[in-house]
Amino acid sequence: MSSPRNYIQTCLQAIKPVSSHASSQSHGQAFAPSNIALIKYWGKREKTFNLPLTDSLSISLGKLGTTTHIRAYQGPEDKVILNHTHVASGTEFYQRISRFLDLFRATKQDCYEVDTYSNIPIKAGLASSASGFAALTLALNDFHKWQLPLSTLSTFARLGSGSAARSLFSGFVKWHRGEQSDGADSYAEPLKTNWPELCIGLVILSDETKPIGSTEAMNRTRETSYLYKQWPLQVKENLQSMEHALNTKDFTLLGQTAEQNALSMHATMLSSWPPICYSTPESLKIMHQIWQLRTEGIPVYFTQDAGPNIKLLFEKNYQQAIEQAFAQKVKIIAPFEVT
Ligand code: 2P0
Repeated sequence: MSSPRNYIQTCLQAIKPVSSHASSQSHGQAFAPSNIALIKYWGKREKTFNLPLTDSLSISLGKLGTTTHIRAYQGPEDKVILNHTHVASGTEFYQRISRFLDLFRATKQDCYEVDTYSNIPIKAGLASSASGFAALTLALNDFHKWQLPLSTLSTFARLGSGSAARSLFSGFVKWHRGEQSDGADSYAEPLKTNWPELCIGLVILSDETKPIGSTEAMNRTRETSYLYKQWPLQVKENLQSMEHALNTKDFTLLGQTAEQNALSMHATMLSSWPPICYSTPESLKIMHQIWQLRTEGIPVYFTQDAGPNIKLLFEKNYQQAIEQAFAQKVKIIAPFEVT
């Protein structure tokens, strides 16, 4: 069987000039947005190539994300800077980046300096790995002047972190699970729908402790949850509904489908063994508040990822009501707003 490095090197050998440091420009840079899945990626069909069991669909968060600069580095090892601070080579963060760069080096001597900056609010509960690996992939493409199609770059970013495959694009994005064993057809692409009225509210909760990382959690769910058996079927139906909602601009259908999909994902985790519960009492309180607001006629829905924070979905004309209901706790993003 092929390896991720073989897959990438084969893609790179197909383009000219060859991607060594010698033929690169002095510096590459890129920005990639964060994304929130409306139809979740939860579970892998293959671990080495990081291939998902199902398709998924996300919304990118406009200007919230990661900017990365990359250049050649004359050193025995890579140099990594995060938010203006040098990252030690023994850390998990450094190792993850360096292992990802190993996939691309023409020779072991080719070291990189990676200077990465994220404007994602601390404690917002947004995964920085998605925008991080997407920005790093785009910066490598810029640095080496590969000019590869975004679909190919999406397969590269996926090898750093699954959800990074979706962070190469703005707006609504669909990631195809693909069928091939090397993941060449498991890439994301942007959808056409533009929805300027759509808002996301990040409800920032105090409890930031993550009981278990998402990779381990999805593997455990796939291996031990009885409810997970129906997950691929539900995702298929939810995707159809979501794409219909996007095509017809049906906000109610969008909200209902996203909320039900997220709750079902968390139900599969609760039914895993040992059980996985990312919700805190505070998360549940917010959910009840949302359900109460709906009975009062305010169309607000939510989604939740591998953490306790709740992400609200609503339209612009209800922004004031949302701000009143959630006071200081909510940070509002309009993903399609152009400023
Ligand atoms: C998603 N999540 O679709 C889902 C929903 C969290 C909950 O993708 O193992 O960091 O690196 O592929 O992408 C978070 O998992 O996992 C995630 P790996 P990743 O956004």
